[in-house]
Amino acid sequence: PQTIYLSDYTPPAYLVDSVHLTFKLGGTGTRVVSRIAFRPNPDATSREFFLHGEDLRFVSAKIDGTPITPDLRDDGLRYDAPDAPFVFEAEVEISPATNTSLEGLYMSNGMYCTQCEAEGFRKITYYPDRPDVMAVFTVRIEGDLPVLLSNGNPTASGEGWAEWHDPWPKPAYLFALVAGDLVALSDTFTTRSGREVDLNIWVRPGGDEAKRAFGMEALKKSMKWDEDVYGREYDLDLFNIVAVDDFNMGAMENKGLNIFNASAVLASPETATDADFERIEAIIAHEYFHNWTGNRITCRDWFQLCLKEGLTVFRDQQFTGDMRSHAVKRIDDALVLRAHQFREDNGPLAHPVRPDSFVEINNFYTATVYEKGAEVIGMLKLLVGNADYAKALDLYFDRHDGDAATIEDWLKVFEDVTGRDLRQFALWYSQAGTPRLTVTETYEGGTYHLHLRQETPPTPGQDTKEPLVLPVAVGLLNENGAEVVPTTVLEMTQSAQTFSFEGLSSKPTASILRNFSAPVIVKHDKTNAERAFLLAHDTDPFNRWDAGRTLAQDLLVRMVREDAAPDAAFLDGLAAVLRDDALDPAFRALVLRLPSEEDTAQALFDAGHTPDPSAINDAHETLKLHIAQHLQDTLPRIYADMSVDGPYTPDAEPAGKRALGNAVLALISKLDGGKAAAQQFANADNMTQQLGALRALLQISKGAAELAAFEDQWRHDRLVMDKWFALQVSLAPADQAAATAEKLTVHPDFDLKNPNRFRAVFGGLRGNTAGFHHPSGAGYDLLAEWLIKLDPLNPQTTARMTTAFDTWKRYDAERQSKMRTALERIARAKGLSGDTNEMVTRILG
Ligand code: HT7
Ligand code: ZN
Repeated sequence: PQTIYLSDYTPPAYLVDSVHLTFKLGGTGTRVVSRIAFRPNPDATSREFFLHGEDLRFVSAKIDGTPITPDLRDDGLRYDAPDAPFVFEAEVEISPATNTSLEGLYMSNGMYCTQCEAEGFRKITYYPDRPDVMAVFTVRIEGDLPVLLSNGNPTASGEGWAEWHDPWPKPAYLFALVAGDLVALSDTFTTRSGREVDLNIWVRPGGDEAKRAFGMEALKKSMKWDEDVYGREYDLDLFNIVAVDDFNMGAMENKGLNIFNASAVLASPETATDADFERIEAIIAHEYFHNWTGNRITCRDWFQLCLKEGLTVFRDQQFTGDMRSHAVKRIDDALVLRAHQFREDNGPLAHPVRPDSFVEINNFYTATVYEKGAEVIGMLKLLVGNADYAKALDLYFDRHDGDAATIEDWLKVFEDVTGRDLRQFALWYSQAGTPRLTVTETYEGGTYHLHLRQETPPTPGQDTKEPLVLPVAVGLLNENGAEVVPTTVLEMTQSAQTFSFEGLSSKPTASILRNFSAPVIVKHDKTNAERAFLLAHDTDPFNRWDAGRTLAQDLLVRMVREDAAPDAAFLDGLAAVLRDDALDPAFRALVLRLPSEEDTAQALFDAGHTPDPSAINDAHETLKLHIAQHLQDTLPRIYADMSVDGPYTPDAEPAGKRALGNAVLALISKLDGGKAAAQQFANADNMTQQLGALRALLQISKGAAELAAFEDQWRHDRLVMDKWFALQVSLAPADQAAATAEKLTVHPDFDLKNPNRFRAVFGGLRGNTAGFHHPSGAGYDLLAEWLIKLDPLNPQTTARMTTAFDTWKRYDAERQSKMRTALERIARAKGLSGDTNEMVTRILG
């Protein structure tokens, strides 16, 4: 396997002016005829003419009309090409029907579709498949199918053929083609300059038609928001979205033809939860926002992936905050970051937001590139202020429209607008690891001193770390909870720094890192009383929630370590928030949500202890029971208050009520043996309440009848059935988790080739912390066995799922040895893909 280094970047030898592609579709034999106008790149350092190509059957090639015999290799084609403009033509044959990798051109339930990011276009035809080669594409599709789609605008069509032209130069990874028997929900959007854009959401006929309306509204909201907030208007006459069943990720931003995992676009009240609706709205926005941040301005090379992904995640987070609640969204985002990115940073897979080397780029679509990449932009915005952020973005769009840009280009616009030197800030892109921010405080003579120390632990390949620029948002509260110093952003640039606040009549309580102003771990030795005070009074909703979270986490650690009993500071604080009807129910639901068992394992490990997943599971169950008993008198009242009148809508307000209702129901079920949950299950007219009730029942080891009824009701709906598969594995008692997953692999609806179904079962297994880490090792063995089966079919999804093992060094010797054995077994599998091999090698360290 070849390692690719950022420092080795060289410009392409040839540039492409235009590409003409003709597809003659056939399941096991699709002919692709290409005509590509090349010209030497004046900035190139070499004249080697190399075109990527993988799994292609070469038929013929010509240069300027003369047949040539190129040098064919496993990874592409080489030829001594002219040092002047020329037209290259080729014909190849590919086999979409047998392409299970879901990369390149493949078939999903009779539909042809493509996935080209990052390097899938080379499985379609010979091409310089790198993002800094941008070209105008014209596409002709010939096939006996009713709907034939590609990027850009349609130019001509007839019986069995269609032609498309995309006027915007684009890299090959944004190419798309879809062909099949499809039906559209159509609408229009009028841009702010008065152009009418046709919008379509396409599905296969036969069941999904009623699930498209929400996605269409989300698309229109996204288009409007990008005009209002970023001044970005859509630039084609048509925007198509297609829902596909077999897809490796959430969705793909191909120019004018977004392709979506069906789960990321289709929703109805009966089949999708409130969380699904919110996720769909965010993914539609994300892919739409890529039209500017990714498509109009793309990445020079794949090391710059965070340029488009970090910024687009940041934009979709802003959008969701604007559409719903900023406080709740910030908490949700911090939960995701801590669960996935901090985990990545603390283990063998740690890498910088902009990695400096990779073997397989598919393995770098990570929480670090995406979510930490977004956090870095949030910090930049906080440091320069909203007005300069807006100016810098305007300059970025003006200066780089049509470019394949770099992080240096991105930072330069901020330097030019603000006059700041961002060299130290740029370390956020190159230095891996989560900084620890240690806080101590002193108070004397009316002056309060905040002593901050930052330290980033070593990560693989980076033993020493530099201090980073940390925006630390701080507020100070007096003993009545009133703000004596409102939120102030301290700019920390050194390893240790003291910030002082004068003129205070008594020692204040500090609220540090408000709104989670930097992606760091705060170490602040506060008493439980101080935390409870912040849970009750902090005027910053994020820190108010975080105070409760820290109380819960400390308590869980003490319960595991010392068999401690839940203390009043936590239980009373929780009760007060829960009973406070002035607070948003969605916020109260978040306060009620305990840290995950995975969080507790990490917290124990951070404190120098070896986590025991069974003991953690016991502590969590005990704490839930204590909470239920402590709140016994309040729960029925709140549950009743959370009922929503009128027809279901997925809006934030009723969704918040349902979230709190379900959280309370889970607690009530600990006390009433599942009576209320069974009733909610029977009466539910929406998936949020049906699933919430089923979850509450399974959590108390009841619900067998409901699980069977759910299967009967929903066996025709694969997206709902994914929930059915996932739920029973993730909530199975620890000693039955692997057996439950194994039983489901012989269910007639289990389909190894469908990533959603595979993730439902095996994502459910890894999500069942005590079950996956059961001392028998059955969870590890089963996952290894199925990853070995999946790898030859779908290396991308296999490689991603190996991350279930990335915490192996945290555990006791026996578990370590079992996990290591599982990893080594995968590593030894015959013909293991490069994707999976890279991941397993890095995890083993
Ligand atoms: N830009 C896309 C990333 C992506 C992807 C999507 C679907 C299947 C395979 C993929 N590989 C990379 C999705 C996004 O971030 O918007
Ligand atoms: Zn993206």
